Order: sequence, then C-alpha cells, then structure tokens
Amino acid sequence: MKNFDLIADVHGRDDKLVALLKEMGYHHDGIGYIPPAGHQAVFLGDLIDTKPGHERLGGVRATLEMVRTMVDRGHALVVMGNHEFNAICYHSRGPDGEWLRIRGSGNRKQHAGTLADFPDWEDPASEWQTVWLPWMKRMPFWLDLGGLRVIHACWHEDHQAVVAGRSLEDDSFLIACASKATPEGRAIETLLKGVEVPLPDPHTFKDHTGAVRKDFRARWWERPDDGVACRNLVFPENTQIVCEPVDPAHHDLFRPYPEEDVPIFFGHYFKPADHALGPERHNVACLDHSAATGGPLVAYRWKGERSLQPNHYVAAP
Ligand SMILES: [Mn+2]
Repeated sequence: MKNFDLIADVHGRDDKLVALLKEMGYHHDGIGYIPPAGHQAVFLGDLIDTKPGHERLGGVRATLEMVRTMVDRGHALVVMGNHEFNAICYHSRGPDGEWLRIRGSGNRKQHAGTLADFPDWEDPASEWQTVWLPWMKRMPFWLDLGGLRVIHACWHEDHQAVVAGRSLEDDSFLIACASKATPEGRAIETLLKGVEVPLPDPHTFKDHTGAVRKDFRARWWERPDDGVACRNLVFPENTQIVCEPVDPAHHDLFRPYPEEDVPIFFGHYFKPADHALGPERHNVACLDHSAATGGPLVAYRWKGERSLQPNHYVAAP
C-alpha cells in the first residue's frame, strides 16, 4: 500500500512548503520535488491567495508550479479548495455577461496576493489565463483513495452525488455551481466551505474581522442530538459561542461521520497557530493550522492506519 503525505492549505507560502517537503525527506531533482520511495503527496486545496498582511511576492506562482510539477510526474494529487473555486468564478462570466464572483473590494482583496504574481492576468493570452485557470478547473472536488478520503472542507455524500463526475471545464456546470440557488451551488458551498449552523435566538458572535455573525462553523462530523451545546459543536473552539443546544430543526445540517469509516482528511478551518498537532477524532483530521498567517504548515503521513496517530504529524514553522 502507498503512503500518503497529506498537506493542507498552503496559501502561497512556498517557503513553508519547501521546508515541510525537506523535513519529510523529499528531494529536488532539478525539475521538481520527489517523495521518498513509496510515498505520494496529497494537497487538500487552497494553494493560492496569500492572506492580507502575510503577502509573499512570487509565493503563489512558486506554489502552483511546485505542486503542478509534482502532480504531472505522479508524485502528488490535489483537490480543489474554496479559494481555487472562487478564483475560477472571479475570472469567468455568466450568461448575462457579469462576473460569476463579484469584483467588490472584499473579493478583490482576498485574491490580490495571487494576481500580484501574474501582473498580465487580464490578458487572455497570459499564463494565468491559459495555464493556471484551466489547471484549477480540472482539479477534482474530493478523492476517495480506498483507505482514506480527502476533501477541502466537508465529506457530504448527498452533495457529492450532485456534482460527481462533473468538471468546472464545463461552462454550464460552472455557471450552475456559482449560484447559491442551485443544487450544484449548494453542493459546492458545503463541500468546499463546510457547514454553518444558526445559533439559537437571539445569540450572535463576532468573527475575527469584528463582523457580527449568527451562524457558526460546525463540527459537521459530530452528532448534535441529546442537547449537545453549540459551544461543543463549533470548529475550531470558540468560547463566544453559547452553551445552549442547537435547534433540532438544524440537526440535519450535520453529517455525522461513522466511527468505523476510513479516515477523512480536510483543511479549510484555520485552527489556531498554537493548536496541538492531533486528529479531531480517531478517523477525522483537519490539517489547516493557519500556515497562511502565523501558523505552521502541517502534514499527516498516512501509512495505512484506520486510527490516526499523533506521531504521524509533521510541521514546518
Ligand atoms: Mn484555506
């Protein structure tokens, strides 16, 4: 059986990626990085878009080139993150001629660290438009590798059934995915951005930007029954969240992940930089430790186990 080295959200931090690959015994042969014998890397999405305040000129381009070279040579696999999906929409128009992702200040800011690496991105003949957008469109939404599963945010078989076998290279499918009013759009929203659950009235909380929010990012793999408090169902931990139970009307937003299923790996959730390295449950692991800001880039080295081991984690500061 193959050993998989799972790597979460790089967000253009090629410096951390190089350090992590070296730490795991990968070597550069003049073309790209080669894993140790019997290993393959698996990227969990969000290769692009540095975070404001953590820009690194050239980092997104270097990350894309490094990962693409590994994928092309059979040394890595990759799944799509919400940032790749958002970027594809940002650069694609709908039937009405409007951009599929509004080019407002927030969306522009989120994507600026990527576009800074491709100054001619508006030119249809540019590398950005002819190489990277088509490559990102071909990324699968998830991988079922037999002994393990990977997806950017949430394993949800009903939503997966809606988009299975489809590719964003198909313009009409892309347009359907870009709308929150379609089954395809709702599927992508959940698979790539996770599950958000409303707090009981009248509770709210402030997110890291200071915006007041009513919906919290949930530990979608848990069972919310029997009065489990919202605070025990938020991910990552957040003591602003009330200790009241979730309204039973929202229980079906959760997708309890069976204890006996093979391990599921995802990224996306920005666990705090000082979060201990370890799985959420014996077969559930989020590997995003905020490498995009102050945290380490983390890998899990899977060697066939059904129960995840804390000593299989590797981190690059
Ligand atoms: Mn991310």
